Amino acid sequence: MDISKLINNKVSDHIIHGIDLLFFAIVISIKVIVYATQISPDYLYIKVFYPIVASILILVSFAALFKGKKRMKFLYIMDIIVSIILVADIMYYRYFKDILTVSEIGNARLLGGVSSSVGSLFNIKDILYFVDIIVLSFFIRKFNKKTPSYTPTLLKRFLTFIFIFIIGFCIDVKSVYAVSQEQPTLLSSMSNRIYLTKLIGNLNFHAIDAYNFVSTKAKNLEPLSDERKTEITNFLKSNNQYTTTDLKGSMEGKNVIMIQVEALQQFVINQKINGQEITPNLNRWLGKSLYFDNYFYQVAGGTTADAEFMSNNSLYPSISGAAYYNYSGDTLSSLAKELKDKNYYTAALHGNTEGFWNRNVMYRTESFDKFYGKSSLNSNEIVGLGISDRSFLNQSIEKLKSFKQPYYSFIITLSSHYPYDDVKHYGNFNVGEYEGTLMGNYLKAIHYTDEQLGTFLDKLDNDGITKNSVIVLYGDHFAIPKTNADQLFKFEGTTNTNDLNWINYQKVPLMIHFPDDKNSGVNHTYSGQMDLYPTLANLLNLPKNYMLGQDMLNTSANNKKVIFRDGSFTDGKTYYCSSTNTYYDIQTGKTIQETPELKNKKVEYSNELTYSDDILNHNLLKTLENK
Ligand code: GP9
Ligand code: MN
Repeated sequence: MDISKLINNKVSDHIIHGIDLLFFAIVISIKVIVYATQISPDYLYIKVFYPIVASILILVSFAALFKGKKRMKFLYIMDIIVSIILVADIMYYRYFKDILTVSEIGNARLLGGVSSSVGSLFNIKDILYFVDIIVLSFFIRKFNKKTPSYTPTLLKRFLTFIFIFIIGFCIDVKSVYAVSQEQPTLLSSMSNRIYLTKLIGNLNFHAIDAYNFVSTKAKNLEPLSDERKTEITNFLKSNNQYTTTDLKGSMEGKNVIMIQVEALQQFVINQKINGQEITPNLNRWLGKSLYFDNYFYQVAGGTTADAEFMSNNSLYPSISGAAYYNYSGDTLSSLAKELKDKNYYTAALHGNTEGFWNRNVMYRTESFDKFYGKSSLNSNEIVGLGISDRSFLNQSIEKLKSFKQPYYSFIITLSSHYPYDDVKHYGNFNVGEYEGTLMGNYLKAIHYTDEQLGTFLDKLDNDGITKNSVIVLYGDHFAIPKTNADQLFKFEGTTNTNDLNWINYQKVPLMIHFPDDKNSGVNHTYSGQMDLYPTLANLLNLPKNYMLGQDMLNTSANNKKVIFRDGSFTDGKTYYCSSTNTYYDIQTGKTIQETPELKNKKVEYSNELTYSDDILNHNLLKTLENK
């Protein structure tokens, strides 16, 4: 063999050797990018190319570990898997305007409509994702018959793997790190899947979703011991025993209209800016309702969804991620479930895409008969993330009127959502010196939402619906994040910015309106979102077997407590801040030493959090309900 032929052969061998990897990388990149343009017209922006390519490089690096035929097979199988994922995502997107997750595949039975109409979601063009797979199958058959002219050594293959993997991994880590800096809880809570996919690409999204799913499952593999089960059952039994029976059963058979208001915080209630009330309508309605003014939000990584979860189940949010994802396959004794057992019709209404916060799955788990989300409502006016509160609440009234009575309607507003920058829709509320700031925009947003809520509540009144209904309204969580604490402290004129002062502003109003404005007044009980369901269960005569919160109307003064997910707590006299292990006397505002009594409380309360985790991680209600 002549020498030049030999050299040429070596070079072409190298090129041929790498061509399958290159081909795979290009084809998959094209598919992921085409997919990206399909799921959202505004999807593509240059930053997302990096994580998309990085995730594909990681796949390629693993392929480089194999030799000839095996490598080809590996790439071919990867191509099939990635194409199936992309098509499944597109089909899911057509229905839910969101991205499929492992938990949803696991809970496919909960998706109802979508699983029965899979065929109608498939578009003939989707076959294009599989064209290369069909064509390649012929090549692969041919290739398999040939003996490869060049086989790299294990060392060479390993070095190629390391080289490609490190490049892909570093780019990926950079993108994922940027997300974790911008929105620290987004990667574990996966609240906004479309947005996350826009930042890190489809393949990375699925890798992180799978990791979250597996790590939660792995944590729960160990079964609960019988002693632990007995301990939890005993606690549940003792938790909702009361000596008084205030207002017990007084609302039995009435419609329940529960409104969760986005980012409604207590500090705007009965407050003025530039001489104008910020929330004139809510102030008026709170005046003719039972108003709890020491009511805390207790949300964790699941923010809005955690507020929903606690208010409907009286169980604590997940320690990481969101209960609406982690526990969407659990058996729950939710408010909707218990009301359904009493022949109520139950519906949830929210003007955003159905998959946001996994609501489409979770509302079924929580036994709602129907979920009216964005696709079943009219999107005639959009503010921020979804349908404007004006349009949404108008549509909600019409829905309520069509429901069979008695009903439970759970209504979640949206327009006053952080960062409150859709200001052109909020009207001309003059916020004076706060103009152009986050606080100023929030005041405008909440003033707008207040106006819509006022119209909504007044309509309910004029239509006589209030006569036959109990109306519950509360804020879901903070409006001003801790990173902007200075704006909140400035608004409140506070110079002392310690943890006690911060928590003091982390209250949300809770209003319970009774027919004919009965039972109106201000209740100063220290309480929180965990306590809403037991309180309503008392009013509606529902069982209280699996609740970790307390009935606010019947808990004695020395048993009151609000436990936060991080182990902090308050009982109205003391506030314990777990992150600094500091106790504050609420009255004096001073720090105090830990006493044996406080230490006991600290241990007892953190135990209660673990009861909730065990109940949910081990789906304990399923076992207990079947007993
Ligand atoms: C979206 C809405 C917002 O549908 O409920 O959730 P949040 O970001 O406030 O947790
Ligand atoms: Mn929210």
